[in-house]
Formats: sequence, C-alpha cells, structure tokens
Amino acid sequence: MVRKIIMVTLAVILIMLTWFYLVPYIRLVASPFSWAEADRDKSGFVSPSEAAYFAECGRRAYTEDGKNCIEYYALKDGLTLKKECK
Ligand SMILES: [Ca+2]
Repeated sequence: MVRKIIMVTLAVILIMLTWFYLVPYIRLVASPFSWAEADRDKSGFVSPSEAAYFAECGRRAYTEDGKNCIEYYALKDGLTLKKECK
C-alpha cells in the first residue's frame, strides 16, 4: 500500500513538473518567437517563466504605411512582443 502511494505521488510530481517546465517550451517552439527573442534578460538561457510568457501571446492585425502587419502581444500584461509587416 505504501509503495502504491509513493508511486502515485511520484507520478503526480512528474506530471506537475512536465506541465510547468516542459509544456511552456513546447508551446514556445510552436509560437512565432525565436529562442533569442524569448530570452528577455539576454542571459543566454530561456527560463520556464520566459517560455511561458512568450507562449501565451495574442495577435492583432493592423495596417501601417499601407502594409499589412501583425502585432504579437503578451496575454499576461498586453505588452508588445513583436511586430511583423509584409
Ligand atoms: Ca533568460
């Protein structure tokens, strides 16, 4: 019984660690941001919080000087993360 409780506890811990530390990186890879852009403090490493910050973004289309542009912004605080114009 104790062994089963330990196994379930370890499984829960593994799931939580995966959710908080691995999922943001997977979402960052699928986002329009590069690793260098996601490294906000330019430390050379993208921390889980930086990855989560960039992974949770919104996009807004707008026109600037006749060009179609897209602004990516952080859902957390609304700050502009990136602008792309074509
Ligand atoms: Ca960093």
